[in-house]
Amino acid sequence: MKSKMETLKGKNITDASHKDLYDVICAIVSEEVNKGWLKTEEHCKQKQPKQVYYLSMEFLIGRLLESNLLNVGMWKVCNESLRRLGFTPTDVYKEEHDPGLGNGGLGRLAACFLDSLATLSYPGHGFCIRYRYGMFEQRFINGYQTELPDYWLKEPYPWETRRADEAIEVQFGGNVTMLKRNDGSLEFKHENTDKVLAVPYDVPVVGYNNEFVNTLRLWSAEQVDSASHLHAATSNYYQQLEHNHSIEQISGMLYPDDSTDEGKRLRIKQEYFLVAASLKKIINDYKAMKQKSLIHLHEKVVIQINDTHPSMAIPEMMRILMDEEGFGWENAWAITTKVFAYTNHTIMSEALEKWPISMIQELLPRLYMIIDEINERFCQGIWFDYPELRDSIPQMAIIADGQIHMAHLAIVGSFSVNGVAQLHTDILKNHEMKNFNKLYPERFNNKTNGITHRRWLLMANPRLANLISETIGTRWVNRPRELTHLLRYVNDNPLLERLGHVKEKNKQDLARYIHQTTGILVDDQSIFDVQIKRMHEYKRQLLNIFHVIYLYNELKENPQLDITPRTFIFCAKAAPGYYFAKEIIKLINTVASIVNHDATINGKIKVVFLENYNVSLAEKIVPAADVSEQISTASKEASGTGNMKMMMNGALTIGTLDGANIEIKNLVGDPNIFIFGLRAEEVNAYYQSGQYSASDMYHNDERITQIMDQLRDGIFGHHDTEFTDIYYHLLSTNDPFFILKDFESYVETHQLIDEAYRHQDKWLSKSIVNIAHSGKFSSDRTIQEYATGIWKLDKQLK
Ligand code: 26Y
Repeated sequence: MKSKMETLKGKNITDASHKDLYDVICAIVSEEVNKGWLKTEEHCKQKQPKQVYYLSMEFLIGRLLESNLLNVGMWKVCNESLRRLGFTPTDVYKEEHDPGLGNGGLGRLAACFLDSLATLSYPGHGFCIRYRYGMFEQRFINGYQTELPDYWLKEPYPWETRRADEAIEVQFGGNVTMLKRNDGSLEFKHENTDKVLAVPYDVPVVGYNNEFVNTLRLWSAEQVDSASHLHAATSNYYQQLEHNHSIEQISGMLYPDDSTDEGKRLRIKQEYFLVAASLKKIINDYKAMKQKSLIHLHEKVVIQINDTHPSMAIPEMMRILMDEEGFGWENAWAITTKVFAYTNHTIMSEALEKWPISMIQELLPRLYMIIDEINERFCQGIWFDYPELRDSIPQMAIIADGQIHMAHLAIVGSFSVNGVAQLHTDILKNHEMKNFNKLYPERFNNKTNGITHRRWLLMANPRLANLISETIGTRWVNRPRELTHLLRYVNDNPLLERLGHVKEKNKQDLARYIHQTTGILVDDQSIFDVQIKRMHEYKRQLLNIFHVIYLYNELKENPQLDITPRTFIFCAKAAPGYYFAKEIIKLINTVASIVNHDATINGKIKVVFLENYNVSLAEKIVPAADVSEQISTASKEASGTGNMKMMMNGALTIGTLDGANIEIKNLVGDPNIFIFGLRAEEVNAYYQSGQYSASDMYHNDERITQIMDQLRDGIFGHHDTEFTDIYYHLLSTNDPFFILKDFESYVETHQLIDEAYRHQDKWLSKSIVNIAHSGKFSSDRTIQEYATGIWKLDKQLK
């Protein structure tokens, strides 16, 4: 490090700043990483194994220096050297700007998957967009969310390599003319298009301790060449691609919205840009292998599309095969449907992508023709071959009501359709996509999500990781299922005591961070009750804050009330245009400022809403959580992955029977999890029958009446009407997420938690059971299932 500092920076290490150290360590690690990168590439060139290409509009990779250090085996040495030199390692690591190339769960999942792929020595690539502005930075001003741009590339990003020589041209708009060839076949000429250059930036994805390095390729949109620059200067072209989007805007910013499809036109361009550039690269690579014909593409290539966002890859593949490679429809379709696999992440209809026909026709005229043909053939196929489904054609069509239903396109064009937790897959098969399941039962399958235990346990919680290794050895690091060996220690008092000590230390660290960043002093002996995820009505942060208000009301009534002190910790970004979500943020902040400043409750409860949730902040909070809030309306949360992260770090879950919570419960057993609320079938039955009345709930439960009236009349007696909207919204929409309905069982279940936490030995043994079973939720397991069940990949042995 010392000599690198001298040669690279011309500085003595004693004079180095944190940034100097960061740069130098990156350079040292990169040398190591690059060796593996080259080796892996050479290996794949020679062996030509089948590869998976993971197409995703989001990759929330988090900071890379620490995880790369860990994976190349230099982490401990580096930490020690830094300490010896008098530096705090975390001060150096936090010099890295956390790349926010994703919204939430879907983007983080993609990042965990790449980590596991490389670690299991499966050859694969991620493809995404190099957004110049990632997820917005969230600040609270007067309790309201404000959004600041996240210009993460201000400093050069040390992990990317620009590969201008591999740039690819992508075309938009223009017009298509049909010509008849001499042999009678049709030729489609696509002319007068707007051209954009997709320039790749490659980021290495480093496997753990195996010298296997895959690639995450990020596409950046640029001018085609200097010639069109000239043209640009005269025609204003480079400011106006068309419809006021400049070329640079295509990779300008991530859509900060994980539920609705606003700003459609630019989003379509982004999706097509990713898809067109990636497919070209995939086909180029295949051809470089000197394969026989593209007919055999599926033997070397499988493309996983992460939700419908990259599903235009299906018609784009058809376009390439027919217009550029000369295949007829039947053969092109046969190739295409053997290559694509689709993962669904939501059943919420507002998050299912649908594009207006006119928009696709105008932006991607040739693709529209192909989608239209896919739709025609699909509908005709049902009509003739599945007469029993004829009545369902309007619901199943790819094009209907003037819109293109991307989920339908994705199902029809893929050989595999998977959900992300068992319940979610069951709902897809039996409800949401029932008819498709009748048509293609062999396509539907479940792949329960996972998280990389290397980042989320080994790296984020070294105290716990060390304790585990001292107890059961280190084999769990490569075989996370072996965490179950901890089950032998559920009644081992010395271990429980040490576990308690680890949690205590982690909580002290977080308490210090909270104090430094917010000025709030929290009791590090209190229960750390954590809800960290996107702000959404279905995730029910409102139910959580209702419980807080209830406790506060109780404490005001009786300051001597014997409750276990609690710190409620929230993190959540709301989509900038999601009014109600933003109201809930303001409410939580308002409750926090009242509760935290009220001396009469003796600091028994505190509420902390930390700004700007991102991967790095999660790494600080997760190790310190006692209670993990997973309280979505049953049936709405496809899987959840925060639930897995906190369980792995010894938190106990309070949750509904939703998403992967069910699988957590099945593993740890009822005594080790706190389940409450309506079940998915009950929720559905209420939707069907219309028998639920929010107004009855409001009138019949005094606690709810009090809280709702406080919202209506100005919270806690102050005369402001800030939250009347919440009051009216809940009643006028009849509380579609059953917040009022589940309130009672939620409060009761929290009372059980309060009681259970008093018996630390028992609590800690529940905690051990959770950690012990968390190995199933390693993304290594998930990736193994994808690799054998869907992708049919071979592990590359050294
Ligand atoms: C269409 C566009 C606006 C859009 C953009 C992002 C729609 C959805 C999203 C993101 C969805 C998402 O993050 N879903 C989450 O995926 C996780 C990984 O599978 C699940 O654990 C989680 O339950 C689900 O909400």
